[in-house]
Amino acid sequence: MDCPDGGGDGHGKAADASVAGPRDGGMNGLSNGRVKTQVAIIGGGPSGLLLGQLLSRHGIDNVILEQRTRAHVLSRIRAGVLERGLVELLREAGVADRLEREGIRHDGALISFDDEMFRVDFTGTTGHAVTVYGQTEVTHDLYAARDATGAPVHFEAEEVAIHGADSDAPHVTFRVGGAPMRIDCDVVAGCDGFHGVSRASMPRHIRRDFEKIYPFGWLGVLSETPPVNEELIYASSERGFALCSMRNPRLSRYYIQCSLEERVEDWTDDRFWDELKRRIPSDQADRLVTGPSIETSIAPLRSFVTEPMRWGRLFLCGDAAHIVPPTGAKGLNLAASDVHYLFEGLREFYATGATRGLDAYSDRALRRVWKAERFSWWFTSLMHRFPDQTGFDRRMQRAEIDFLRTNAAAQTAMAENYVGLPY
Ligand code: FAS
Ligand code: PHB
Repeated sequence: MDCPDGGGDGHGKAADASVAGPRDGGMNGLSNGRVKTQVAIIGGGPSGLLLGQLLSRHGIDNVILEQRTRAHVLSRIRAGVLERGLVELLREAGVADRLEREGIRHDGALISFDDEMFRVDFTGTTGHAVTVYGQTEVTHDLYAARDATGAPVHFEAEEVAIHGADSDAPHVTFRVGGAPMRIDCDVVAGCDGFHGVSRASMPRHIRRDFEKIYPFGWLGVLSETPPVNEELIYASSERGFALCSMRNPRLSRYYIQCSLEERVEDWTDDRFWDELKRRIPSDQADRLVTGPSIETSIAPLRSFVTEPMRWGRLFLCGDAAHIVPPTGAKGLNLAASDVHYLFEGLREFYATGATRGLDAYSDRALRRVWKAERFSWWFTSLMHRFPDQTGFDRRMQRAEIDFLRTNAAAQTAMAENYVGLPY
């Protein structure tokens, strides 16, 4: 990659391209539906927003294209646990104030097998904790920061298409309100999630996909009730997996493993609470405060990675490149390490013209992605009931959970993965 336009120290100013006006020839200048910027970011979820915020703070111009409305993006209920790396990155991005006030530090988690329960001590074994703070709140904070910078986001962007990714002058076309638009840029960041256009834009002979589909899903409920326990409970039972989580002391998040044939409309609140109580230790079930669900959803579970995470000037970030089963709480956190590596490469590129960081991006990101894929697969395989499971398989699960319960090295290994491996 040659030295970028508007390179040098990259201290351009992220103007507001969403305000139509005469082309000033500068960055983010809008004229006749054409925008010139340094980084075009496809996707206004956590990956795109966090990358955009880091870039804007370092004077690197960027434009975000989001296919949905802001309200729709902010309505999503997803991750709940932040690794230390993501917390530090949000601090670096200047969007951690509310997180510092409202995030809940968790020094460990509970694991149960039928009626037995034990604690894995994160801080005692690794020196690090995790923070419970919903992805929804992270996204809120990132949008508030985006507003403050004035950097543009085009919502309800349609027909987004990437052109010239394998050239030195890529561009992105899209429509907003039916009007054709074009962004000329140095780099395209594909932050558009699993169903986005970015990964699909990579030629099949360039890309190799790795996938594992699990034969079950998670039925999730959000309820305005106090959490059953101060810490998360990962429960394995004869009836299947359950997870007791939370968003704050008044908002609980619960999941139960369910078959892929299940439909949300078949689950009344009472049915959900009864099933959850049958999967967690009886002393926890006795103290469970139930109440009306304010959100109920079913998510399928899959492991997925595409290699490489780069094609020319297109760089994939987050769910656009990989998916993990949510058991290990890694999805959002992996998006963060991708953003960190890509931002570091872009910062070097715009400051010096060097491409070492960008050239190393895919290999560097994938090394951490695969370790998180392994942990998420391991924890999912350990804690869930599989339809074709034999009695021997169930004994293996029980033996491994018992080993985890009684062995400090096993608990340290789990804790190191859960709090987040180093970037
Ligand atoms: P996202 O999918 O969040 O964002 C991509 C954005 O791109 C979206 O806003 C989308 O509208 C937009 N987009 C898509 N196509 C586009 C196009 N062509 N043009 C423009 N924009 C486009 N992770 C956990 O750690 N714990 C959990 O409990 C957990 N639960 C989850 C439950 C569900 C139902 C899902 C789907 C995911 C869950 N995840 C969980 C993983 C999730 O948190 C992701 O890892 C995280 O959202 C990744 O962020 P992004 O990479 O930004 O992708
Ligand atoms: C959540 O609170 O949504 C959550 C927490 C931990 C997980 C998965 C989901 O492993």
